[in-house]
Amino acid sequence: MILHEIETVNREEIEKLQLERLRTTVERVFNNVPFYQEKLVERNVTPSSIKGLEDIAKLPFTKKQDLRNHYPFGLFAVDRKEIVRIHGSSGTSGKPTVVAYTRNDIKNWSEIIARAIVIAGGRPGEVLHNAYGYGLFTGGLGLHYGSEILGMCTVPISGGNTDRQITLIEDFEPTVICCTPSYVLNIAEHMEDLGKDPRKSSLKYGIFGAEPWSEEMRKTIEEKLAIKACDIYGLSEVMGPGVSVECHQEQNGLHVAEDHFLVEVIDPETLEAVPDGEDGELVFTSLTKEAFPVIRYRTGDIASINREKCKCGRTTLRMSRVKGRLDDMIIIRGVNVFPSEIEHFLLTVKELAPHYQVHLIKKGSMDAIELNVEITDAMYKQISGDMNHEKVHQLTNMIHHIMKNSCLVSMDIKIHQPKSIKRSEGKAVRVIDKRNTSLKV
Ligand code: DLL
Repeated sequence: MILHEIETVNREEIEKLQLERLRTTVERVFNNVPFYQEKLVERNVTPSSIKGLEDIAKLPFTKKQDLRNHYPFGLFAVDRKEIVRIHGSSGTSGKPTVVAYTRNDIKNWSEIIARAIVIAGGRPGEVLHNAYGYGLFTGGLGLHYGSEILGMCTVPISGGNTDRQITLIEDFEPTVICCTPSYVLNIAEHMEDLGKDPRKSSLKYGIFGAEPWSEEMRKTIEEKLAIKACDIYGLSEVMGPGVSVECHQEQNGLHVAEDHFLVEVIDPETLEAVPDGEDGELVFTSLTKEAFPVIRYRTGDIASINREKCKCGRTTLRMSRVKGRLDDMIIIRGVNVFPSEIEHFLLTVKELAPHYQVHLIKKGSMDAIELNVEITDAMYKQISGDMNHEKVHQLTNMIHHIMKNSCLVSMDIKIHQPKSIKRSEGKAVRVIDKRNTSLKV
């Protein structure tokens, strides 16, 4: 196993390094970013106020809205001439949030990704099939540069054109595939449609992220493709992919690249830290970024952290898989549900294909969930294509029951024939709000 030395140092050493780098970062934003300078002055905080890591609590939070307010370049900490790359968030509405990198930022990011690929099972000399989208989205180019400096032969296929993806997987024999978890299922399904067995490909490891996915989804992917599927997390505002990644040995929490990012978990209401092991909102402070340092960036992502040493030998702090984003959380009659929780239970039903969509609807004046699912080809054959078959009714009742018991919400279940739910080529759209109202559930 290749271990980077920073991954196995003791907690004291890593925290010492983090403190040094935190001070430098605070100094950098204090001197170069008027937005932060103003906020720090308001709080009577100077770079020298940072004496220990706990002093991070003195620093202001940063939110996505702050990036929007300073669109496009207002939060950058270096001269425009030093910026060698721009990326943007995959923002769903309006203008993207823009982030920037110096040459040194790209070097660090590439090294972080190279480490992440190793952690997830990739090795120099092998082929990596990169089906994350190339462009403003950080997935494609982020993985690409890391894979190259690791010494992997990198196939920059990007997302989409699924038939060609399959041809190249066959011809180039990659051992690693990188894309969203929903897209790899789409690829596997296409392979089956072409009469090819996805389990027989050269692939051994998958590095999947950019969207929430569940443990059951992991099992489904691993089973369908005979690979190990690891979770990779990140966001453009903090850097892009690689902020954390699961080790292929344990697949039990994502190792945070702690020499570059300081993580906190807070209660989104009180903004106080929550104890290790408890779910809260992830907050990141970048420790080495030059062009676009972020202080206490509120991600809106819900997860917990664990500081115990991993059985793989790494001492870096691990975060749990992300349950979902605060703004994707569905609240129905006081009960909170994340789409990934629905997914987790849905995928235990063997008659269903691993594709689904949650529609938020109105039933009278009440908000409700319509859960759209799809039966497998095998089940479709069994009922001879008759979607009114008694077995479909039984299945509807069964899923209703499972959801009611596990997610505590009574949902309308809509069962569709195979291939009716739109397949993803990047980030899957799991929730569609069909309530036609500005009211937030
Ligand atoms: O999605 C970066 C990325 C690319 C991560 C490739 C992993 C692989 P953004 O487009 O800025 O960046 O979206 C960031 O996506 O705040 C999370 O809500 C979600 N997200 C990213 N990774 C995961 C994951 C990229 N592994 C937003 N699990 C984040 C759950 C994820 N959600």
